[in-house]
Amino acid sequence: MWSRSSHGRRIAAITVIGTAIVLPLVVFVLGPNMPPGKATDVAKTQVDSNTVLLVVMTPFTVFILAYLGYAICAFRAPKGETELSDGASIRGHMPSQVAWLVTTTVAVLFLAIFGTTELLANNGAGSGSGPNPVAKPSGLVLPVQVIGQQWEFTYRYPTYGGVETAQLVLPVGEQVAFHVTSLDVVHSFWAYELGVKADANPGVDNVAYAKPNTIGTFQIRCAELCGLWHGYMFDTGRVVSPAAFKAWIHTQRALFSGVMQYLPKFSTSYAPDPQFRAG
Ligand SMILES: [Cu+2]
Repeated sequence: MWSRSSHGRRIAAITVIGTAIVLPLVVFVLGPNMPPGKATDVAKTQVDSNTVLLVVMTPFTVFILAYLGYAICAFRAPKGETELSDGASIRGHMPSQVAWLVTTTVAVLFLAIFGTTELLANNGAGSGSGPNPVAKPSGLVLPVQVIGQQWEFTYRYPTYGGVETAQLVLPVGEQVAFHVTSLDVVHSFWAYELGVKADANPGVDNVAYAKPNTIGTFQIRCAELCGLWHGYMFDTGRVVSPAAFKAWIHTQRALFSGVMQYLPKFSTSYAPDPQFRAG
């Protein structure tokens, strides 16, 4: 019969060897393929953050599985034993108690500090940061207003005459400031591949930043149950070249020039109108 300490050493050895095998797979194979991809600066940092979280989780997960597997193999009832009985009762084990408390405390404190600095270092990391974000990008920013309403999102471009469009098109390589608001109930603007998710609250200008670095499409979903047709509140956005964006926005301004007079003046938020279209 092995002693308690030799059981402990064996489980520790399996954990160390298992972690040494799994960790490179997590860092080099699983991590880079984590959601939401690398289509924007903030999406990329989310992939990196997800990888760090996985790396921290890996030794703990391996330990729990090693312990489970070891217990199943080593603590079986001896062959031929017909009457089940408990093992010897154990009271206290200072080294394992201290080790567990120290490692879990260090891991939790690290994650708290890491999470906070990641949010500050990446202009809010694609999240809605309220009307006055603590962390802002420097340099030129293209403001795009996202207006949630039952049951679609529309978009206004204040630097292009405040034109309102039904599609979201963005130029590649430009820092975008999404100003997310709502005309009616609470929605949530979620542009998955951009790594952007921000609540759309009526009367609130909720700002989120992202810089698209890849030409392509991205999915848009409402991520807040907002009424009967919430499930249909999705769309596909496009990231295009700066020249294609200029051409597109020019076309939109020409297309909607006739209705611009009926739109309210561009504002950070709009008062709902119970009779007509809100605004
Ligand atoms: Cu919605």
